Amino acid sequence: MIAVQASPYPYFLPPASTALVVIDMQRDFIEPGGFGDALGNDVSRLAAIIPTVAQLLALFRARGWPVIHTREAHLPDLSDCPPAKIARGSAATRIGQAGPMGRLLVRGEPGNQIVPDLAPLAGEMVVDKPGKGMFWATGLHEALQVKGITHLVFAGVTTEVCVQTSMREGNDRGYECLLITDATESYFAEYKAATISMITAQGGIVGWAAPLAALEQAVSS
Ligand code: C5J
Repeated sequence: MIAVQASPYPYFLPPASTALVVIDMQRDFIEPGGFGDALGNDVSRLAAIIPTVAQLLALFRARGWPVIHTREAHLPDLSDCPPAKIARGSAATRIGQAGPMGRLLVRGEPGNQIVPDLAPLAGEMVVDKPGKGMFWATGLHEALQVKGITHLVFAGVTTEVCVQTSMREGNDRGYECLLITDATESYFAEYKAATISMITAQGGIVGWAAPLAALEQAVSS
């Protein structure tokens, strides 16, 4: 076990049964012209964490620990996208409609790809999820059980939406979840802070949180 100094108390990471999950670091959320931009958000806040996520990926890859990437992605016919999700909000361009990077949040489109600096390597699992949470309608829980994964380390965007939803889903399925605080971001600074507080409150009701430096220090000592 590797003891990571975390909030609300140390997180014990078993190397043989821990996976890194990088949530939705896709162009749709991070680059101008994508879904996040269409909703009126400042996407530069999210782009700023790319180097830290790359460093976290390097840590896992160097040790041969499993890495999972997710993308929020719908089938081209949108049969896996509830009409309510398409209708929500006041964006001029909606899910499934064409933007500068192709159809928003649709599988296979340029905007749906993970940003080049964080591109998945051969052998890394890439999960296309129709919901905010990574377990809904993906079969991921079964795949993780086959691999004997019990602990999940989280990074990605956005902290309070897809990251938090996935952590909560993971927590409910019995995974011990750690959020790397400088490898996640929100369009809203206050929502990121509130999410970290919510996750770690009440003795870690959803899980743990720690900066990347704490994980790096723990694995190197
Ligand atoms: C959102 C996400 N914010 N990946 N998706 O719609 O958090």
